Amino acid sequence: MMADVSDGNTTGPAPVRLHRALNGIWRPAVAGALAAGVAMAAAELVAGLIRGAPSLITAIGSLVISLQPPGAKDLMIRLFGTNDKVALNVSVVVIALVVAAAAGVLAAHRRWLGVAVFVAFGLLAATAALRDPLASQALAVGNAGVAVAAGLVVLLGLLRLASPASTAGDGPVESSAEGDWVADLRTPEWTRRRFLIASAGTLGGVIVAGGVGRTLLDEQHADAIVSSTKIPAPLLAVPALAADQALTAPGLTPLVVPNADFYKIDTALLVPRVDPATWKLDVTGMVAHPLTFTYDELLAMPLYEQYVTIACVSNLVGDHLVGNALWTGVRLKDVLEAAGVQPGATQIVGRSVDDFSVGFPTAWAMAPEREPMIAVGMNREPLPANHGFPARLIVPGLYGYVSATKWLASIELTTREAVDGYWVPLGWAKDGPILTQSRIDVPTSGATVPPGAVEIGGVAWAPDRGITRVEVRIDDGAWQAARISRPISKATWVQWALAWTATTGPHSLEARATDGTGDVQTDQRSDPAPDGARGHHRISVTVG
Ligand SMILES: Nc1nc2c(c(=O)[nH]1)N[C@H]1C(S)=C(S)[C@@H](COP(=O)(O)O)O[C@H]1N2
Ligand SMILES: [Mo]
Repeated sequence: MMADVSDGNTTGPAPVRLHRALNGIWRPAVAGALAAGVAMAAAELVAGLIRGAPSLITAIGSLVISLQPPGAKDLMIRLFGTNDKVALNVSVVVIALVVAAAAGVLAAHRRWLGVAVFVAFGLLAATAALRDPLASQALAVGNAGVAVAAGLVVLLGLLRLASPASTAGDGPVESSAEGDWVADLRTPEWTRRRFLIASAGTLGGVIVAGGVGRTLLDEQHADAIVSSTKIPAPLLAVPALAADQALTAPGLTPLVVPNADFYKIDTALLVPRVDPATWKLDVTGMVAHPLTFTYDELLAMPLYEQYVTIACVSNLVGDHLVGNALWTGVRLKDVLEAAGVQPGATQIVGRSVDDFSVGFPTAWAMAPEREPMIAVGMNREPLPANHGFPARLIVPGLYGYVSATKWLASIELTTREAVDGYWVPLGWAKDGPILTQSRIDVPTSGATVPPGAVEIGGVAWAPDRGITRVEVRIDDGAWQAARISRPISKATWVQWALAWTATTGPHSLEARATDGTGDVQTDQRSDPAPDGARGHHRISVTVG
């Protein structure tokens, strides 16, 4: 085969023959490998963009798994640790690149041989993809076709540039293809450069298309895991909301915020994708019986559901880092009782799969008036990936940064002194009870509204003391009591509304709430750091 690359032209001194041989090998090899790269990247991109179009790399990987002899999987795991899925994908790509490089070298002499290798790979990929139960058959075959077509265009294009004959029409170089080894040695710089530029450009395209395709596929995959997950019904389902529990003024924030609109705050650069099949929750530390739950074991516990309003400590007065949802999950008290909390364990630390942590007093969690939970469902759907799938903590009354660990991995019982949660050393308060707040949603700040009847409205929260009263004043006049929705519980916010007969001109609107202990929301402004923003929400509107 090596003899073949010199194309029968074995004349000339040894270094020249070597140079020519290398030229005859590395360029076609690069062309072949890049063509395979393009084929795979194109197919990944199609799979990422079109739901039901399978990833060919993953499909071939699954085929390999299903064909591999017993014992091979153990070897994989030993070689690559727990990253065997990534390793499998990487192996498929590397093997494809090596085979394609060889195909490129073959194709430099017998175009049809290279074409045949690519078509054979395409047939293999199509066969593998057709086995994917989630893939559409037409898209499986179609995507293999796209891959082969894209690969062949690049293979043939780069091979043309790779061969000295590519400069066809260029007299002196043409003669080099005829076997003039001296001319061949002088293969003009620009021919080589043209090949290099085309190769580099192709490589860039492969990286971008492949990267985008993989990212999109990853997202699809996470969505698929969550949506194929079913959480059992709670033992005690909360009743549907009564008519007086929600107000319906236009523009008012809904009492229960849909998952897709719910605020999202975390330190994760990429949302952790947790596989519920391998996920575990450890209950450790100062307990009589350390426990470990699989996802199924957690779901087999008696499930409970409740509405809880959660809020972010960094929320500015009037801002939107707060939301109310119906959470389904296991009572934290049940889990702690099963583990047997040791006396002196004054703190509960919740850690996530990505090493975020919170800490809150055990006494807060155990108090009879509240029901902290390990939530698995949000608004009767499995927790969305963004909000902590497969499980998170929800602790009524505490800001998220000290309580609401998403992608929960462990619960440790310890002392209050022993551990600080993630944000505490960064300057945020160790204790994070949610402050009483109210927000004006309509009219919006800076809006112009017509004179006459205007409905002012918003939300107010003081979990888990509850809200008993919301008042509004216009232009620093007397405080007027707003109507409030009948509270679902002390752990949730309320909606409020007030009818106003607006007169032409500029006006200021201001709201304040009173919590279940009778405390009136302070008008003394404070920054969010270290323990939450204080002050009244006050907006300006123009009537006219
Ligand atoms: N793993 C993890 N959990 C986390 C956080 C985080 O950064 N990482 N942020 C917390 C903060 S500061 C808040 S306010 C809430 C927000 O929850 P949400 O994104 O579901 O609204 O999650 C909490 N849980
Ligand atoms: Mo937060």
